[in-house]
Formats: sequence, C-alpha cells, structure tokens
Amino acid sequence: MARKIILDCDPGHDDAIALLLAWGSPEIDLVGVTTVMGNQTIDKVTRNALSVAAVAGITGVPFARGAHRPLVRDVEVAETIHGDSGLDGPALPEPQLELDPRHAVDFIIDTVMAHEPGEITLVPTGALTNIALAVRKEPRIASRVREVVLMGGGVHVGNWSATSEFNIVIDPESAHIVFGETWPLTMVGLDATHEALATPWVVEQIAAIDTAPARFVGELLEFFGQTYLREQGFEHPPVHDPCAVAYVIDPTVMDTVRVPLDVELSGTLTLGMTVADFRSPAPDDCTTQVARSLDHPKFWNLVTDALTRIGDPSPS
Ligand SMILES: [Ca+2]
Repeated sequence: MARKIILDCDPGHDDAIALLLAWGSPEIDLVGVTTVMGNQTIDKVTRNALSVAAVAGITGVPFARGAHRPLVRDVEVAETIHGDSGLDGPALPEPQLELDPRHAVDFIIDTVMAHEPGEITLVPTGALTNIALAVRKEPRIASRVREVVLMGGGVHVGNWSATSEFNIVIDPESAHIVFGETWPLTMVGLDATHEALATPWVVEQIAAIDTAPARFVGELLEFFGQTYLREQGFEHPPVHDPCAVAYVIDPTVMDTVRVPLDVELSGTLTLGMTVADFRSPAPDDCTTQVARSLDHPKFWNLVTDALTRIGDPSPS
C-alpha cells in the first residue's frame, strides 16, 4: 500500500525535485504539501511550491502555507544558493491551485488526527518550525505519526557553518523539539545527501526524458550546479531533499544506523550542529536513526522513473 506522506518544504531547487519524486512515485500517496520559510521567504517558497505543482500537473493535493519565521531567531534565507525567487533558473508558471485556508500547522494536526495511528509519515525538507509547532499544539500527533523522515543535519559535517546544516541551523530550537519527540525519526543528512550528486550521467538521463517537467528539472540543476560550485566548491551539486522521499519509497537506497541524536542550541561555533552519540550501542528506547550513505544509481533511478511517469501534463 502506498505510504501517506505530508511533504513540508521550502522550494528551493531540491525541494522542487522532492515534490516531483513524491508525485511521480506510486509508492507514495501525497496527502498534503506544507510550506515553511527557509530557502526564501514564506511568500516566495509557497508560490514556488504552487508553481512546481503547475509544472507537474499536480491536482487534488492540498497545499498549506506555514511558518513565516523560526521560533526564536530572525529569518535567514539561502539566496546565495537558490536565488532571489528561491527557485531561480527556469521560468516559473503561474500557480493554478488555491491554497488550503488553514495554516500548515493546523493542516498537519488535522490530517494526522483524521487518519489512523501509524498512517501518516511526515517528510520535512526545510526548517522544522511547522513540525515543532504542530507537536506542541497537539501532542497526540507524536504517537499517531508513523515516522518523521527529515532532510537536515549531518554527523560531523555542515554546509551553512563548519558544523551545521542549513535546515537545522536556521531554527535549531524547532529541530531540538522534533528530535526530542517520541516518534521514530530518520535524519537524512549531509552524510547521505552529499552523495546525491547531479553528475553529468544524471543530467543526461533527465534530459533524455524530454518532457516539460524534466526540462524544468534540468534548468533547476543547471542553476543549482552553478551556485553550488561558486558557494560550496562542489563540482556537481548535491540534491538533498529528494533523498528523504527516496528513503520512504525504498529504505534500501541508504544505510542507516540507530543512534541518539540532539541539536546544539548554545554553541558559539557549533550552533545547530546535530550531535550523534556513537559511544556505545543505542539504548532500547532510542527512536532516532541517521543515514550514513546513499546508493547513487538507485536513488537517481527513482527520480528519473518518477519524472517518466509524470510525463508531459501540459504539452506546449
Ligand atoms: Ca529544502
């Protein structure tokens, strides 16, 4: 049976690809898309999510706008990586869908509570603000969510600072709340996603699909590749967010290990670091695990298969 997920995102080049992977995969039942500020402001990332929906012909899926700022800290966007729109590169079509009138936090709570325990998986690919607010407002969701599979963090690796990954460091307090809950949590962090490189082989495979959504992804990767080379020194860009969706589709796409995880909230050099305690085997009550590596061809085959299934919803 298809896994029901809520994708909580901040599109964002890699978020856009995560959304397309979820939409194009029969193993996933996309029950909602929620947005959170991050790569750009909440207005921009919400519009981007709707534009991606228009590109892929996504219908029948509620989209709800979420948090406009982190719990404690000021808004910090990733314009150097994602551009002024948050999704620079391709032309962004006008949104076709109307937003759900609810705030993302209420949408998440309503959806989780309306389903049986163990049915809904939360897949956050941005800051964890909406998820933290939801579980504080309605703590019963912690035992009803099947699992949280998030893109964020890394073990002894960072990208927004020497030790810290963007999604976590822009709202570390929310991450601390989410990591400390009782739900099973898989951290798909930089250890795995830095292996999800859009190599020339990947770009060729996507170009060969030759549909409007595939060309859109090609243009995303071209822009993302330029900024990742300039800002982070990557020869080929790491495409983080679809890795979390890929794990839900097929957990064998990466190696995971159970380990206690928490988030640094007070370090002057290490704010937002995800700290994994590998000193001894994880205790029985440990509900967190971290992805350590990724199967590159298996991952990208999931993405290209999804794009192939999406086809050309609006031939030009
Ligand atoms: Ca993201």
